[in-house]
Amino acid sequence: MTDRQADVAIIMGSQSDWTTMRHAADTLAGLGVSHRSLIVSAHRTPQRLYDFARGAKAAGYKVVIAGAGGAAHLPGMTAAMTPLPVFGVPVESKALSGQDSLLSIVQMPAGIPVGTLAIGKAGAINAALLAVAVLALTDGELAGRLEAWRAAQTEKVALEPEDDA
Ligand code: RP5
Repeated sequence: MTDRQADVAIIMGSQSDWTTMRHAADTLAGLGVSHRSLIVSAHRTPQRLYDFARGAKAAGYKVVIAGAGGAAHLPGMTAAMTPLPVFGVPVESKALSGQDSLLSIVQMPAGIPVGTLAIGKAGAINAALLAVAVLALTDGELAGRLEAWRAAQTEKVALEPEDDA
């Protein structure tokens, strides 16, 4: 599963996380960044997690985006087993609206960082944009695409609000 295929790995704890994590995939696709999405559960598929994290760098990935909800150990465990930068996305949980996910991911002990984003869709999109920013440090064309993406976003913001927008 860690054959060379993409610059960014998007991993998630469950199929149910895809509704959120697909926004990271869509954002990367929109900026022309190669990525692969995988279900890797820290709790249900621990061997898959181990194999993925240990092999991620050798497989050619440069950044990992990890989304999980509830007792969300996936980003932290992944970060513990790979030198690659790991961005964590707290998926909104039913019981606690993602606050459990957020606190599980953000409170890493010193020494093993996870760059933690906002809960839900915004976090997934921003994780992708951060991954792009990292890749753009060594890819001038990608840096240009990211700059254009941000300029287009700015262009879309009206100066004055409309009643029925
Ligand atoms: C976590 O448990 C997953 O990341 C998911 O957000 C949550 C619920 O998983 P399912 O019960 O929907 O598979 O491991």
